[in-house]
Amino acid sequence: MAGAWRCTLVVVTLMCVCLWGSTEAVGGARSRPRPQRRHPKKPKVNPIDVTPTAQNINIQQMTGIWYLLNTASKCSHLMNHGTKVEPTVVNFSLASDQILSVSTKTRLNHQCWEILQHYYLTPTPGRLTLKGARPELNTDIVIGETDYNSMAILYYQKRGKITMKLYGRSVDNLSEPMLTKFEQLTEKQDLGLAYIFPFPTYSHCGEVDRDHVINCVPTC
Ligand SMILES: *[C@@H]1O[C@H](CO)[C@@H](O)[C@H](O)[C@H]1NC(C)=O
Ligand SMILES: CC(=O)N[C@H]1CO[C@H](CO)[C@@H](O)[C@@H]1O
Repeated sequence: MAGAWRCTLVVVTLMCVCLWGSTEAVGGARSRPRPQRRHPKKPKVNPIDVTPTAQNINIQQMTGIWYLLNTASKCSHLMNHGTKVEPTVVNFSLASDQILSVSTKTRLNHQCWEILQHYYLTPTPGRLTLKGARPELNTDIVIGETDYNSMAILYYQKRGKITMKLYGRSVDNLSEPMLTKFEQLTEKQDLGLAYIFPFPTYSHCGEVDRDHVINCVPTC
């Protein structure tokens, strides 16, 4: 995840694109005007199917600190740089009854960055939306499974591609059964072992300089 961001804050856009090397075309493709279609085709994307494990999520209990322990993804950035993932810690807090505010701290080029995002709650408990520049760039997020005090498995779906993340309340929470569970669930999404990237469980960022606080969306 650490590598896969697309940043929107103008001031830092250049820096971000450099640092986080978007896998999508950031420059040319966006500025070139596209011919307007009158009936744009909706992309055929099936909502994430986590039915067998779906639980009635209490979002309030999800708040607080979570350490990213594992990511499963076919995202090209991870595939290319998966061995260089950086320690990543998130802080969920409820900004309103509609918005889960998400702060992600991670390191790049030996510096700590804090990335701020809003996940919008949907009428379905445990399902949230991270808005993209256009609706088809939205990320659908599902809290698939959690016990609130040790682990959480989240699904992120953007443009039909699924990324799964295993978080722990502490870096010591990663138990063998939990890992097995995660691997079973990733396999169901066609994300085998080759697509699972463990994250470092040490050297997480603490305080972050104010000028290192940015707004980004993940590219996958
Ligand atoms: C998490 O975010 C909340 C809300 O912004 C803040 O009050 C809290 O101090 C944060 N926790 C940590 C450990 O940074
Ligand atoms: C199940 C379990 O061991 N949960 C622990 C995970 O880590 C947090 C933070 O250290 C503990 O509070 C939990 O009890």
